[in-house]
Amino acid sequence: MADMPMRNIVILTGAGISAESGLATFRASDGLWEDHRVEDVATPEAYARDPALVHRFYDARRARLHEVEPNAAHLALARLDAEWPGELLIVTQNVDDLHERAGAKRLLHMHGELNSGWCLACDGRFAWVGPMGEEAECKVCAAHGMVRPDIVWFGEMPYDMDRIDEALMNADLFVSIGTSGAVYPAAGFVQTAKYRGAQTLEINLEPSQGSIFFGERRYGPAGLEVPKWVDEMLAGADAE
Ligand code: BJW
Repeated sequence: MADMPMRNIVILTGAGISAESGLATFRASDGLWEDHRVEDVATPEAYARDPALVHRFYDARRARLHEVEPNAAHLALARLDAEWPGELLIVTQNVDDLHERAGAKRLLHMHGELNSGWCLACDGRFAWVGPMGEEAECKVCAAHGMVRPDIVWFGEMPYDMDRIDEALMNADLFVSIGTSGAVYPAAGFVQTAKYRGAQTLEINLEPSQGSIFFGERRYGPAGLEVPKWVDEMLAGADAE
């Protein structure tokens, strides 16, 4: 991997990095929730049509966070974050909190967070613990029934796109971990980074939809492959 000096790393993570912690991915055979595809519950239209159903989906997933722990892949990325001497940004599509619980600091949640609420009355965003349901009270303006999960649904703009674009423009290495490459704009990051001259690496259980765009591909469970890759990166950094 390291045949040129690398300072700036952008790491994109998806549901596959949390699979070994016990969280279901979206597009595997166990990815259906109460027989609904994520595309049927993660849209503003689905929320307008049946808010109770969408709240049930997110309340169940928020509750599940208390039953799971970061795995070896989250811990390895947190170690890389702490020890890597150059720029580094972990961009996660995941709405779980396993990266931060592992200790990662240079982290963005581009699709929002389960532990956050968004008030449609005052536009406030705030930490949320426990079930939200339809009648939740806004912690900023106290309006009732206007709080939705602070999650980026299909058709909505992901968070922090300017910061992500800037990091991709300056990246020497782009690494994609545990994502199917089915959802844009994240699925296009590899091409942006490559166009700017970055090396590219995919770590996944199997080739993703965008695997052909990656210069290097490593296939296996993230809990094994990510710690191995992080060890190599940090050994290379020490040697420089
Ligand atoms: C392991 C493993 C192990 C398993 N170890 N690996 C037509 C063409 C192109 C684009 C569009 C289009 N029509 C509409 C669009 C845009 C749309 C889109 O991409 N749709 C596609 C379905 C085609 N995108 C949007 O609407 C986005 N917004 C947008 O585009 O705004 C406009 C814009 C314009 C210009 C610039 C920027 C923006 C918003 C997307 C919001 C996605 N939201 C969701 C749900 C909300 C969050 C939640 O509830 O959790 O986010 S969808 C769902 O998919 C979730 C995920 O973050 C996202 C990606 O899934 P991910 O993480 O890749 O999971 P899986 O299950 O798909 O894959 C897991 C992988 O792990 C697999 O490959 C396994 O093999 C692997 N794996 N175990 C390693 N142990």
